[in-house]
Amino acid sequence: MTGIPATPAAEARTTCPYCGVGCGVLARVAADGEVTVRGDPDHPANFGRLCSKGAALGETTGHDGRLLAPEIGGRAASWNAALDVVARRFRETIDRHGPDSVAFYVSGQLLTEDYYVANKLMKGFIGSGNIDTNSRLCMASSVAGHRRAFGEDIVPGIYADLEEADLVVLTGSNAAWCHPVLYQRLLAAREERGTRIVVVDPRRTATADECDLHLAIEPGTDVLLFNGLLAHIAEGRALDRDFVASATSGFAEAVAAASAEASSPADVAAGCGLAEADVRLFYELFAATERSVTVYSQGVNQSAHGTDKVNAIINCHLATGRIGRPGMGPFSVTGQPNAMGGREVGGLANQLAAHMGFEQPADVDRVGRFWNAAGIARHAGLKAVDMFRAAGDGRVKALWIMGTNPAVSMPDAGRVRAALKACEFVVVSDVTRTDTTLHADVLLPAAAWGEKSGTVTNSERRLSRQRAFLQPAGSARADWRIICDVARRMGYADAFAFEGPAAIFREHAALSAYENDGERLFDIGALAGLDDAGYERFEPAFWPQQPGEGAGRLLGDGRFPTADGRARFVAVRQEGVALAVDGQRPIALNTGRSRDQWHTMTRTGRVPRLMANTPEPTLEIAPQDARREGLADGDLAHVSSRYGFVRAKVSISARQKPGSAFLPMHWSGQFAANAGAGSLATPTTDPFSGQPELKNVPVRIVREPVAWTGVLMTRRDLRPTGFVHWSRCKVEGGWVYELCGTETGGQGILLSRQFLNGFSREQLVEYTDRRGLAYRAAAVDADGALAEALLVAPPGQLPPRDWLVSLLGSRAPLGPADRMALLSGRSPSPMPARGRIVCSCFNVGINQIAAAVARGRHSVALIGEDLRAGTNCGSCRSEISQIIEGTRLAAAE
Ligand SMILES: Nc1nc2c(c(=O)[nH]1)N[C@H]1C(S)=C(S)[C@@H](COP(=O)(O)OP(=O)(O)OC[C@H]3O[C@@H](n4cnc5c(=O)[nH]c(N)nc54)[C@H](O)[C@@H]3O)O[C@H]1N2
Ligand SMILES: Nc1nc2c(c(=O)[nH]1)N[C@H]1C(S)=C(S)[C@@H](COP(=O)(O)OP(=O)(O)OC[C@H]3O[C@@H](n4cnc5c(=O)[nH]c(N)nc54)[C@H](O)[C@@H]3O)O[C@H]1N2
Ligand code: SF4
Ligand SMILES: [Mo]
Repeated sequence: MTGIPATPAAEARTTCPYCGVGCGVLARVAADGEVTVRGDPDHPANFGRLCSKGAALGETTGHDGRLLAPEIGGRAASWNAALDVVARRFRETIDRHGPDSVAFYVSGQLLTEDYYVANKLMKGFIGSGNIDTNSRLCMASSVAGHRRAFGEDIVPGIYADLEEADLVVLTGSNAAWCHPVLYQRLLAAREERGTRIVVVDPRRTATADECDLHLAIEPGTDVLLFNGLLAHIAEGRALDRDFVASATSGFAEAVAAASAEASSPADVAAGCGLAEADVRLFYELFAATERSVTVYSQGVNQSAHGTDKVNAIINCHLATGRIGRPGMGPFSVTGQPNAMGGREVGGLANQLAAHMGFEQPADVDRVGRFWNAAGIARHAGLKAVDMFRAAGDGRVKALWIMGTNPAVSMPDAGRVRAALKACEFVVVSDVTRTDTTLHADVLLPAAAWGEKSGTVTNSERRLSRQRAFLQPAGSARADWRIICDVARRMGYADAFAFEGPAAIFREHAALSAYENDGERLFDIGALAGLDDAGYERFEPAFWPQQPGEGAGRLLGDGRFPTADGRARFVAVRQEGVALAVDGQRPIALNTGRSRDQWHTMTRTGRVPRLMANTPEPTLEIAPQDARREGLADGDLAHVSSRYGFVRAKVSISARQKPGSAFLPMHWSGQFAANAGAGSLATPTTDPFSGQPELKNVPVRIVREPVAWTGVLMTRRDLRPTGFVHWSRCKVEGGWVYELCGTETGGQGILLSRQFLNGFSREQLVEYTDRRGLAYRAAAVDADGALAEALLVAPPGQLPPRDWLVSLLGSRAPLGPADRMALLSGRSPSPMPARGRIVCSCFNVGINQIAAAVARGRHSVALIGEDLRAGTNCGSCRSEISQIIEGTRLAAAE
């Protein structure tokens, strides 16, 4: 992939734009524009490591698929024209219908500086609270839980705590795939100190593969599990009576609520669907291990009672006094690269800025004075789910979406798409075309990673720089600049006169310290004086940052940022939280992440080696449930909830708890016909945080009858229409499309007319069987290299394709023997078939690993020695052990 270097030669020090671990990346642009990356050995988040996604960043910087110019109503326009229209329409709408008739929906992937000005414009100058962020779908329950317990949204711990703990409980976190570098740090520490790892997750995940105890709880029963733990602690020696007495309030009420429903491990085991012995073991381990960290993520947050789950966990840490000390604490890990930065600038509709809120009039007044914004919003705005409802029913008439793809990622996504259609004026800032940009009245091309500069804050509250090392694609511009340009045109020139991100950062830092005598722990006032050169050189640093401080851990001194300085226990109950499955929709659908994909795949979906591990959307289902529905591996499933339906291929897996199924969240209309998990998800939200339940929706799963299947290999970037199901996968040199349908007979020829058109007779070879059930065709370009191939057959009868796919990548003219062999799908010269890629760092396939096992290489380490697989980021290690296991079992049979 190529890009144009901003400044040639030197290696740029920047930060990975994917997960909240916030790894440092060194990026280099070669003279021919090729970008290569490596982990920054000096960055304190990763010390040189990168996961598969980070390691493939260089392959995402090409201009393929990028938005290069603004568009108004689908037509290319100048920046001036586009910015004028946006400013004018927002201004007119506000004048006519008031400030609450407009809204921004932004993202934890914006840089702090982008986020700060977006929030300042909406809350300070437009005067509405209507700015919310995709972090509502991600961190809102943790924020609400922290505020209930600590009085401020504080993550007390740091990454080193995972290395210094003796017990790490991962609850609702698949860190092996989602926070891979942090997880590898934990595994490395375990080698040294024998850390125990407990995983609480209904699925057997890659994370669960490595643990000492896996508690496969019934979905949604975490409160009961942790209430039981609190009751257990309250009765035993782990209770820190001094800490509870001196530093907390509400202990008795919380314990009473917990004991009422979880008085014994037997009660908990029954309610959570666990073995009593396992529950006891967990409780005893926790009670006996002072250095305990509870890491939690979306299995906790994305729940209709996520805030209660968060407080159930924090209660146990407060009862044991294990908070903010080395190797101890509750640890909510952030998902997006700048989820934490978004919390600092107050990007959620119910926050203000710099950890201030709307509850205290003094806060609103203070921020208003600092911004010199007399018209500042005085009340919270619409939270994401409500915001899109309001866009749908006409209350919100102008909506600006930045750096997020709600048409795919919001729950009840069908309704969100309808709302985008209904809304009078929709602006979208993105780097590429997405399902959301389809609805944009004005489309603004944003500068992407590598082209923009600013700061991000990772899960451990560490600020790091992202630095530009490429020229923006086309006329793309940095988000902060686009926002400031619109603000100026709306009449707020003085408040948005920033010349660059450094100036915005200084103001953000100054606000955090403004009239802050220590009551707000988020204080980076020491950085308010950074000059441009200092900002350019800025080294990763924790907040708070007051002169002489910046040590990392917080809340370890027993004082909390509440009015009385005490932490609060919160009495929470599992009771009454029912699983809503019924006879009509008997399966609880869980959704989440795959190892190598990032969200809606707008960047990772264009990297062949990241597509190779999970090339198509698959629904994982337990063997018992599959049997009941008559589903076999590779079948097409029709999955329906109250809100919509999707189709995906079936993958039967004993890792799935009976009664539940798992669908990755990643596939959008850009990559498949209809496989978006958001279409199924419920818009039910947590009452405290407004975060939607994305981990549990009742669905019905049935087999979709299919008469033929096809595979199209092409250099072209197509979106097929008219198929029951299709999905596509990026490969070197083009795309591979999986197609299927219900028509019987003759389909191949029809498809061939649709796809392999424009080739002469000399370029095309084809074969069809007499009954018209099987069809194969291939076309070569003017140089005689494979340009397109189509294979159609009844389900399960497609010929092999690996060789054809490799020809698409090689672009080499074919010799006569190769041309003869095209329709067989088999290379005339023997070609080792790698099979599905397992290790995406070194492109090692399942067949190569199986062959090594057959040679007697029976451990992950030996496989690594032979093939290098698993030796870089480590994310595929658990899959390699499964393959070893499977191959040995098969050999033994
Ligand atoms: N590869 C990859 N990594 C990513 C991302 C990505 O898109 N791809 N996205 C990033 C972002 S923004 C985020 S927020 C994080 C998310 O990181 P994680 O939260 O680790 O990822 P998820 O897969 O969403 O969900 C975690 C687990 O919660 C489990 N779960 C479901 N229901 C329950 C329940 O009731 N109780 C418990 N205890 N567990 C349950 C699921 O089975 C799942 O394994 O990942 C970040 N990292
Ligand atoms: N069913 C289900 N749904 C979920 C989840 C789940 O677990 N299950 N998880 C939820 C969570 S935790 C999250 S965080 C969300 C994520 O959901 P989204 O935020 O919708 O997903 P992304 O694909 O990351 O969208 C980011 C968009 O920003 C664009 N972009 C990239 N760089 C830039 C830039 O510099 N500037 C601008 N303006 N745009 C840029 C990308 O092309 C992309 O379109 O999904 C949520 N939805
Ligand atoms: S763990 Fe991977 S995705 Fe996350 S920041 Fe590090 S390299 Fe990026
Ligand atoms: Mo997230």
